[in-house]
Amino acid sequence: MSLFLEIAKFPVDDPVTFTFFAGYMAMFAASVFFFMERSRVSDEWKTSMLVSGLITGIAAVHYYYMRDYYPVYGSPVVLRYVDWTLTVPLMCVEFYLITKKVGGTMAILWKLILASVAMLVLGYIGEAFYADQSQSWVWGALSGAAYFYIVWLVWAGDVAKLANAAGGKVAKANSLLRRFVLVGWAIYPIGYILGTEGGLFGMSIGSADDGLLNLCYNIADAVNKIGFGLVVYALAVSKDEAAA
Ligand SMILES: *C/C=C(C)/C=C/C=C(C)/C=C/C1=C(C)CCCC1(C)C
Repeated sequence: MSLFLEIAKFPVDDPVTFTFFAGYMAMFAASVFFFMERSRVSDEWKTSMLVSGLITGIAAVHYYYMRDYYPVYGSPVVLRYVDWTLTVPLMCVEFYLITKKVGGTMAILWKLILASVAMLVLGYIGEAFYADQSQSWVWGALSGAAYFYIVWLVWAGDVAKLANAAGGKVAKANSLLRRFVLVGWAIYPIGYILGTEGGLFGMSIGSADDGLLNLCYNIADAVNKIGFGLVVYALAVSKDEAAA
């Protein structure tokens, strides 16, 4: 059976399917925007803009497939986690690029990347191994520990210390972007708790299982990937007296 549905058979009344569609288009449009606008920003922001475009671009490709996968087979767990394993480390790279000019090291980048990979691998185990999803809360809790470590790094640990010491645009950039980690990223564990059987509720809406989980993830992806990139863009084009 073909993965691709005939357009007429799409469940248009399903809000989850709709967010896969809208998510795909939004990620695609955001990538075009970030790549085009890259020529407009000063040199030190060009790599950050490129990374923003790569994050939404990689997501657009995954949404293109997930959009067709979901109505037929349900939760696109593997595609979702492949997407995140590529895009979340790239968000870590954004924090590194911001602090690099003021002493950010590869060691800090590796801490962020390893913690994010641990967070995702543990979450994947909790979601993908359907045979024993009653245990998904254990994996979710372990994943959450890695998540809180990342929150700590950007709010109080190495990243925060460097950014605060530097002040100016670097401190501003970190203080804006870390809000995505604290607030925007927190939507994912909520989706996980609502949608996995061992995650307390195991609720579902939409045409397939795990509808609420996918609805949360799709909204969170749009907020975090596009919003994060737009904040980078706003900083890059803003005129700051302490232009870093
Ligand atoms: C672009 C994609 C992003 C920013 C994805 C972020 C994903 C998370 C912050 C996921 C976190 C999870 C937990 C903290 C616990 C439950 C399992 C996860 C993987 C959903």
